[in-house]
Amino acid sequence: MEDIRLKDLSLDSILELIKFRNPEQKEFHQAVHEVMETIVPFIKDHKKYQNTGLIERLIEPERSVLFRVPWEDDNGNYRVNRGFRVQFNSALGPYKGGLRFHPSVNLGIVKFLAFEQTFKNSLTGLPLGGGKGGSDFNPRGKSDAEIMRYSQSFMNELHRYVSNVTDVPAGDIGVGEREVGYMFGQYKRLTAEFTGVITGKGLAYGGSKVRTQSTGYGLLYFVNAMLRNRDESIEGKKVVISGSGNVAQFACEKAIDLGAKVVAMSDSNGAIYDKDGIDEEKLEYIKHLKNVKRGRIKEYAEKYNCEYKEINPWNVDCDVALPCAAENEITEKEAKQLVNNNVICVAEGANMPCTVKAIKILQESGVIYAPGKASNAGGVAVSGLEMTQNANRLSWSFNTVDERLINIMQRIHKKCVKYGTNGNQINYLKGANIAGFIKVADAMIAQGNV
Ligand code: NDP
Ligand code: 2IT
Repeated sequence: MEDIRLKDLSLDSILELIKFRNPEQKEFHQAVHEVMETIVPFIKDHKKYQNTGLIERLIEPERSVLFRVPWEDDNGNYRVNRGFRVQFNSALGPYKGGLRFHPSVNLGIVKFLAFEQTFKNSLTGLPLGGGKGGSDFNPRGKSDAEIMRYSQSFMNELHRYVSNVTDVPAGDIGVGEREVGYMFGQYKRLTAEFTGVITGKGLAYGGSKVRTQSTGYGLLYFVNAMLRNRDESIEGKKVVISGSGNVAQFACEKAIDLGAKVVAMSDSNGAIYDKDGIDEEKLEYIKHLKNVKRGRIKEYAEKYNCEYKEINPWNVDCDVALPCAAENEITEKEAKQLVNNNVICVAEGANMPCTVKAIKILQESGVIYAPGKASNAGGVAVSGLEMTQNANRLSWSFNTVDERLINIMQRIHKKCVKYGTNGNQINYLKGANIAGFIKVADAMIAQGNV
């Protein structure tokens, strides 16, 4: 058999290698494809990145941990789920990235998320490496006691691989302040240390102000920067948001705050369409419905007497579309629907919600498209600020953190413009990938073949 190695620096060879090494991890293949499609031509023009085995190292995680998570449900049954932590790249700092609890979680999903996270964290300008983790545990319908036992059991194993200076997890789908609190408590008990090992903590015990809001707010700060760059503004724009969880709720809040009209939101069962717009009071109802009652978005339609359909929210007339739920929710079909409905801007709150083909359709139709690694980086950026506050035993005010978040999102926008401008068009995907890559690649080269 031939040696397993990257034959040359073409996209085809890169994809061949990762498909050979990681068969069936289709989301990971997709993420590598999406990044490398813009990096390969850049490397061709920059010799420095050509001869170091750099790309081979960049597409292979430094470490992947898989573990059994045993737990007991409320009926006394012994149950088992799988836990994952992929520590993808530590060139820029300790591994950093969220934990996802969802039945769809597998190694390929965690790897795609950790790979994307590496470039996203680079874009924030903060000293953060890239990692991601999670479990195929389904939090839906579980009691609070079950969630606590599960989170504790998950940390019983995870604590061996994380610390405030090696790897700092946070939330993602299915993991919010409640789960972070249980995991933090268990880590503290296991290690007898009170350190910032995880971010997204409650404000009473080391959490940062604005962390809860940061991904959604940051998304809108980024959208505003993109629109302003075209002498437009978000004010008065009709906005459609998918999801109704953490990112979607605070994207909606900031959109309303900036004078936009949000007409649709969704969950994994269906979407509501409220032609009058979701106002602050209605949004409070959604927060209560989702965060406290853990109900379905359908109940909003019943309460406010509006349209509800068991489909995604994309086939409506809108100016701005913000996918804030899950990967691959916008395929070719939905991208065409959005274009036909005259969308001018699509910005990703979720990670990889648009397929490679969907992105091409949007870009070729002149839609301004922002990839998640740029537009949803506000969440991890404020996590980075939480780490700084914890390390210095400080707690900054809401305004201080919010201003830093605004600055970080504006700086990310500038980097996308710097590396993505082509004539009078800005390719935000290209800009984000190249800007994210340069910093990671330079640090890797400086640190040698490790
Ligand atoms: P939440 O668990 O708070 O909310 C997830 C929302 O998405 C829910 O409304 C959920 O519906 C919906 N959803 C989940 N899976 C699917 C699916 N397969 N199809 C349709 N809808 C689905 O998670 P977050 O808001 O934190 O995360 C949303 C996205 O944002 C993810 O892609 C995440 O990786 C990304 N992200 C999150 C950050 C954060 O700080 N939290 C930071 C950056 C990105 P239901 O209730 O029916 O399951
Ligand atoms: O996808 C993401 O950037 C997150 N889920 C947040 C990660 C973090 O460490 O705050």
